[in-house]
Amino acid sequence: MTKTDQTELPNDRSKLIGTGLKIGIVFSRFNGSITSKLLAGAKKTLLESGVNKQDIEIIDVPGALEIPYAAQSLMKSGNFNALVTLGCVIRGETSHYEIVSTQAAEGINRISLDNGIPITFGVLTTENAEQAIARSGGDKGNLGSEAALAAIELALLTKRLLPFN
Ligand code: INI
Repeated sequence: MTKTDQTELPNDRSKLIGTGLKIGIVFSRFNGSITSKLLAGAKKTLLESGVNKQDIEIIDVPGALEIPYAAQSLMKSGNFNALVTLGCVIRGETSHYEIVSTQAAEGINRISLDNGIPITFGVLTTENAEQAIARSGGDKGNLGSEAALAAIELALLTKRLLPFN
């Protein structure tokens, strides 16, 4: 599949009804001018998909490295159908870009698979600030919105495939 094919895959929001789902959001304050836009996009998408405002819990952490721990704590509460993680790691701003981005991704994925709860990855990992701006509500979309939509989709999938969970 080419890159063009992937971006043209149907992403029909009208089929994703999130009413009744409980969604936790963990977002990092590092690069806050970007992550606040990811958060706004995620909240807008959840509400537009029918998730009730009172069923959305938002937790903030200092940086992307803290996201997995906070997500795990939220998950252990047992109150959520899915979690959305939001952050921004910019290569130009850190010498330990690889550590922060890799550990955040690895940690998030591990706790999701280990615990059987969908956790979606709205953590931007970019070469520079321009790329991050473009992907947080600019001309390349909003990764926060995409992560929110993916969380609804996976939560509905889990309900369908594992109804007695
Ligand atoms: N955290 C980020 O979310 N993005 C970054 O780009 C970043 N940089 O540049 O270092 C970053 N570092 C902080 C890290 O996530 C932790 O908060 C910190 O190491 C304290 O544990």
